[in-house]
Amino acid sequence: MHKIESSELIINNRGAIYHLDVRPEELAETVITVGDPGRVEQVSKHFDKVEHRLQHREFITHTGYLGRKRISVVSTGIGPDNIDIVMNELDALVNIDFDERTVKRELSTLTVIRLGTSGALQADIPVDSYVAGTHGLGIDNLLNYYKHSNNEEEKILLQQFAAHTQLDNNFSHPYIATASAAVIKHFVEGFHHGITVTCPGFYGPQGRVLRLGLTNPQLVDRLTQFYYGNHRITNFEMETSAIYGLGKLLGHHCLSANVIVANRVSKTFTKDGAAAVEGLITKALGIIEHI
Ligand code: R1P
Ligand code: URA
Repeated sequence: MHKIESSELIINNRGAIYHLDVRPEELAETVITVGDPGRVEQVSKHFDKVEHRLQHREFITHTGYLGRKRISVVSTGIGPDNIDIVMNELDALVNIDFDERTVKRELSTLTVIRLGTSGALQADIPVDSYVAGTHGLGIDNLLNYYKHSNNEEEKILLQQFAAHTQLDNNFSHPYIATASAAVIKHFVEGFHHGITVTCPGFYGPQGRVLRLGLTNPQLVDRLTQFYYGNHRITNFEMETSAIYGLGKLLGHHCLSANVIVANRVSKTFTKDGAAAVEGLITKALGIIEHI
């Protein structure tokens, strides 16, 4: 069995994984990820019991029970680079034996559900509404560092997307991964469905102009106008494709549900971001408790 060296799998003095500072027994099999560290408490305050409260850097983890369901809520901070850390460390917590430093023979599957905020790219998806991403389409490059492959539908979507936006020539190699069918089927009523694009930034990479000019000023319009068959891009944010891509490679069931705080077509922003996020959390927990 290949032994993973101490420079590759970093375990601290508490026996916890490096960035998350979580020990294997402190993690539940159902994991909610949120971008904002402050949102962890906003989720766990709904739990009937909290067993563990851990924090290191921007990564806060609370593990507890909602009814009989054991759930961990983990903050990722912003961006796909942080998702590289969080997904690899969550997987290591369940699938690597920390004493032997070897991959376990029997692998475990986590259910990972992101509850985030996002910008809508369609006029009919207003602020304060909810989107469950059928696909994460990454223009952030993260998954290109890992060996990965796509099914035929994903390949065609990617080809059409690259041709339509011309993003692959000038920026990165777009990649795509699909939500877990087993999880998204529970997030139907009250949720829009569509492709969630993941960007490597909030301003230029999402077409926002404050003081700097953009190399692709048509990007937002092109994302809005893209369609293939029944597929269109509903929204963009900064984590989903990385979660879907790494989740698929590692064998976990992932879903990203976002509340729309900005609509980039109608140029509107939610009047109460805290209430919008609370609404998503309440709705999602009502579902997660029973899946
Ligand atoms: C940008 O404001 C942040 O908000 C969105 C984006 O993906 C990015 O992380 O998600 P969260 O509200 O979950 O952080
Ligand atoms: N998060 C994003 O990444 N973009 C938005 O427009 C809103 C939230």
